[in-house]
Amino acid sequence: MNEVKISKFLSLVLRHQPEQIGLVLDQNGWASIDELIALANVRGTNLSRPQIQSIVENSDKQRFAISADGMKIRANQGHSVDIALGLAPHTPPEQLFHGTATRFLDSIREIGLHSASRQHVHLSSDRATAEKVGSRHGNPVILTVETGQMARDGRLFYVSENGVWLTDAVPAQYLQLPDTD
Ligand code: HQG
Repeated sequence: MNEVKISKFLSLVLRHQPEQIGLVLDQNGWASIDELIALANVRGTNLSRPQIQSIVENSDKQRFAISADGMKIRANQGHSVDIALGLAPHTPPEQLFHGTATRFLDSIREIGLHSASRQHVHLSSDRATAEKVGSRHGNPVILTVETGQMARDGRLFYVSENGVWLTDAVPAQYLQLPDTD
């Protein structure tokens, strides 16, 4: 299996459906690497420790982390399963960006950004990343989020190990949206 396929497989079982292969994540999202390899191999997904190591090290977005003792692996963000990443709140910059698709704008204007199936709304500190994230869903549009004001209003922000800003939800009043008519 090539690295992209393995990376997608790891995203599936470490973020969304560990039960597909009978894997158990602990409360902080960690899985035993030996168990992951054994369970995947039983189901015909051939994985090896060096392959996993290489993906963790080379993944363009640093999606995964290996524990300090080398025994466990977890996804750095993007979970739909209910785990606690154990991240400490961080004060965000004055503004961050969210990339979405134009077809979502009407709904976002009404109810703001929600986390959909994931645990958090994902925000980035640069427009280029936001544009890439948005284009996964269609015609991309970049929204500016008044994160400084949100923080002053008591909302919490976290930064994942791979530098993605996370928050529970963004009410519409904190969004700069393009005009539509
Ligand atoms: C949209 C990737 C309608 C939201 C990326 C987004 C990211 C609404 C979609 C990470 C809405 C959810 C996350 C509302 C939000 N009405 N649509 N009220 N509120 N939405 O995939 O942010 O490659 O769950 O704008 O790089 O696109 O997986 O979130 O378009 O960091 O590592 O609902 O996934 O990382 O889509 O992407 P997603 P996202 P990975």
